[in-house]
Amino acid sequence: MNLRSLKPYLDITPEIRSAIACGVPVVALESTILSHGMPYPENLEFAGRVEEIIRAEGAVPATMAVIDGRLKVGLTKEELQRMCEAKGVRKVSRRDLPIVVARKLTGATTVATTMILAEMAGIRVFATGGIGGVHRHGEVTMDISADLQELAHTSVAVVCAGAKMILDIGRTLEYLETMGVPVVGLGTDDFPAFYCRKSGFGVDVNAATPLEVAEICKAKWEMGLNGGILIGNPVPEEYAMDFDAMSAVIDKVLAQADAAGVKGKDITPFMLAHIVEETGGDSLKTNIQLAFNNARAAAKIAVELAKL
Ligand code: PSU
Ligand code: MN
Repeated sequence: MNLRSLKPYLDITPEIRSAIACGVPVVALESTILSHGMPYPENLEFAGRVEEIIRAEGAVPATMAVIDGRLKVGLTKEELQRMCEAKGVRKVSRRDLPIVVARKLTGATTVATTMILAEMAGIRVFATGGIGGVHRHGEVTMDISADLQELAHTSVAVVCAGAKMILDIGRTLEYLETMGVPVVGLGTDDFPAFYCRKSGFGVDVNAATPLEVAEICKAKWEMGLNGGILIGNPVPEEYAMDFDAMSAVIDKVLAQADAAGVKGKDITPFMLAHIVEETGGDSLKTNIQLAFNNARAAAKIAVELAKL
């Protein structure tokens, strides 16, 4: 696919278009974290701040969404507002993309869809909060996020704070191994567990610096090994939550989701909202801080990659 044939679908802001053309580092951002992952108006403040953090590192932010059927790479203030208010905003993963485009609907991009738009636009680095994965009992329900397949095929480096314990982290990592996705720890041997710095599961390599991450990305893609790279960046110590306490909260909220009959793509947003409630807002603070931390790391990786 080239940009010309995507023209009927894709809108890239002039700033991002010229950054990509001139080799200025660009960092992709998703919008489901805004519309379905955080309450309003905290999400709007977060969205502005995260873009500032990326700019402070010398990179250009590119928040993705689908607006009235157009694929958007970079959003205006009004469009960001619309994503954050989330009225009539769908959660759009790979399978939903042709439907919202054909019907000219509005939706927020998940990790999977943000990777798709990033690759279309020529953006290599993406910062998020947590990825989707194999859900607990996924071996029975087959509820496995499309994010994992996207990591298998789409050549974007995704910086995350690991995966939430609402998922089966062990099986999520097994799946990524099968799909050939390198899992890199940024200064850690342990794959992080979103609110907590450690999951008890190892990464494939501990990269000490953003430069080392960029070198792994370069080697993978220059050899023609298509597909993503997952970077686990632990939440800063001062914002990390206690593993045992969070495990108990998550077990409780999973039981609530079960009792309410919540299924499929609604599980993650339900869990996130109820975890915020159960922790008296502490989990939201941690969520915001870990996403800032990922934006900073992603921008540094994008800067190094641009130099290599
Ligand atoms: N994890 C979070 N916050 C989020 C999500 C995951 O901590 O907002 C969102 C991301 O957009 C991710 C999506 O791509 O949920 C995964 O949803 P599903 O499991 O339905 O694929
Ligand atoms: Mn699912």
